[in-house]
Amino acid sequence: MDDAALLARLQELRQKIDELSYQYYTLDKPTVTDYEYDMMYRELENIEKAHPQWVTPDSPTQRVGSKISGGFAKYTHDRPMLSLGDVFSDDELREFDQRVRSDLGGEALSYVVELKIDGLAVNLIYEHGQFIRGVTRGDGRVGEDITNNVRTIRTIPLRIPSTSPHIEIRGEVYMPVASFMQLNAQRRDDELEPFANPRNAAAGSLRQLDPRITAQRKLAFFAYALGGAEDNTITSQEELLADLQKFHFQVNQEYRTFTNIEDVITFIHSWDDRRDSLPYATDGMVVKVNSFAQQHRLGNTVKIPRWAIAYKFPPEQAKTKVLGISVSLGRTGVLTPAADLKPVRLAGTTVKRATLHNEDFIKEKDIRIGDTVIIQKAGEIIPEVVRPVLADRTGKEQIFVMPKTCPSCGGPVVRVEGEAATRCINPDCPAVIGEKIAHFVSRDAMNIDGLGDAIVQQLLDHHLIQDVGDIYGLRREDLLGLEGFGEKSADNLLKAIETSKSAGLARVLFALGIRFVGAKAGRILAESFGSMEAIMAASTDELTALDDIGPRIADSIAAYFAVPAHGDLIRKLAAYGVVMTAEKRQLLNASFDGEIVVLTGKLQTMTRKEAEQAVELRGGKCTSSVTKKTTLVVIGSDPGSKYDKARTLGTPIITEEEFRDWLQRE
Ligand code: 3BD
Repeated sequence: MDDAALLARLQELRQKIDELSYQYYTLDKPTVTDYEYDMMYRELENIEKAHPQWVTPDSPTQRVGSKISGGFAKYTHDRPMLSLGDVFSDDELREFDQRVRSDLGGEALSYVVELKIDGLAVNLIYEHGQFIRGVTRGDGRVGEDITNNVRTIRTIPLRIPSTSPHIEIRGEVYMPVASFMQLNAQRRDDELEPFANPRNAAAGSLRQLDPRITAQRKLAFFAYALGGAEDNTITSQEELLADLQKFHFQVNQEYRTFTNIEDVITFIHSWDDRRDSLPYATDGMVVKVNSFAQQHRLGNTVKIPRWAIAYKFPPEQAKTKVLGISVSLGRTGVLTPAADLKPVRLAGTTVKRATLHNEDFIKEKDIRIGDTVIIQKAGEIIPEVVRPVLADRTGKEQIFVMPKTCPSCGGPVVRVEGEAATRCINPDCPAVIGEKIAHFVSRDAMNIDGLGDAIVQQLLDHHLIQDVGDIYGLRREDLLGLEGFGEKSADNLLKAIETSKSAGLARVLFALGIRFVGAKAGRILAESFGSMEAIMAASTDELTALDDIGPRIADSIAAYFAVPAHGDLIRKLAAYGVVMTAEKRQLLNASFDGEIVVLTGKLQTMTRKEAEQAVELRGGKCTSSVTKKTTLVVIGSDPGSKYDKARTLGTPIITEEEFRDWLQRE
């Protein structure tokens, strides 16, 4: 490139990067992956390095951080929170190693290699062992005081066994993949936009002005560094990690120590095909010189330590073909287009479909039927189409048009001005009814095992059911007449249907699919009113008087019961013997809401039974074994294998003392 072209490229990059960082930092709505951003940033840095005369103070490389949007008090870190230099290849890791070794005059050294958790860096301040403040990293110098939100994170101790007048612990707040999936499912139920990845979900949760919302978001924290008041008895990163663990911080257990860079590289690549199976998202690894004395001698530049480097994983991408674009209907009647892809392996799974969200998304990305496309997983999890490969276009590709009629019932569809969604407005649309039934029988709703989509479709086709109420009128001979049913499977299904009658009011409410009434709202309504009748008779004022039931939910409930057919359905269900009552119970508080807790070891100040009850009265559930679903493990004395299992899974672990503290939290 000649100078004129290079200068033009430099200007283009600056403009793009400015726009992208505004979207990312200020609007909290990133439009490209971090990797794409990093690559542009780096290209700009390289051009500026080669032509220092072109560097101007307004270049994004000269900006220390980005704007903080309002809402929280600003807090200046005692010591700035540094950034990390990025590398993207093995050779760059070798260069880093050579530089470090030469700066240290060739003396022996070791590296600690940690996973780079894809969350948000925060600084925790403790005075005389008490947690007093939590601050976001912000631009590294000034962050936001999010103390009240941080306090809700269960893996952050409120007290630590330290007598230091001031100590700062730094680490990453993140959202475990399981919580992220759960939150997005809930958001879909509530018809809110799902988060693109766990990091955005964590960021959105930490920036809530209402800490009660943050508290529901199941965030967690891994500690990895000290801020101010370095404890001079600690001499290495390894020791620090061990000490942080002694203070009851969660420390990610996957770190390893090596004395040679080739072993570091081998370890890093050992994650290439297994990082997808971790219960949290990672975006790379951090290599740190172990010895604090050596760290000190290497020192820091203005923004980054010279003794540490981040290796960024490239997002795994794959090229495949869009075989078609199919449109499916949800239970609210929204038409959602999805790309049917030529099956391709990507980050641990075979991908054959990717959502295309809506008409506008397809138009903006210019995705056509027959296109070769690049796909990747957003936040390592959800497959998405990144872009079409324009060079592979043959001219035979077809532009997608949203159907003008419902692909299921043929009725008219409407797209309300200003909304992205196109809907089928026929209340009797079989696809919508099918989806409603699928929701009704699903695990968190009536939990009727054995009523999969294909069977529901058969039942609808044979006119054996018209609505969810008809499920309870099914007879043995109806089922035996269907393809694939034997006596045994028919009896099993009838048994599951019978059992579901006593699922309880909370589940019935959720199962009905009332707009905005998720599983949780169902529970709150059931436990507060005790019966369907009482809920149907409640005024919107009585509904909104409940915690967590706002006017949006209340209005939706009122609108639902105003439809005569819905009243008929409720009566039909009741006539079949579906239980429409619940034990009326006011929870003490919601401090364990949604938590799945395992108690292990001997508790000193309460019995196992009391502890279980305490959890349940605060919205949690106790189970006996530690699995991926477990959200919290409480350890008494002599914890056994459950403790080890929790450590390997990275499940948050707390002591009895901390458990007692949390019982008091709101
Ligand atoms: C992790 C700095 C040092 C203490 C500076 C070496 C840049 C985000 O798991 N160690 C980790 C992780 C992040 C870290 C350090 N170790 N800095 C580390 C980190 N295991 N994610 N980060 N950060 C944290 C950042 N964040 C936003 C914008 C710019 N930089």
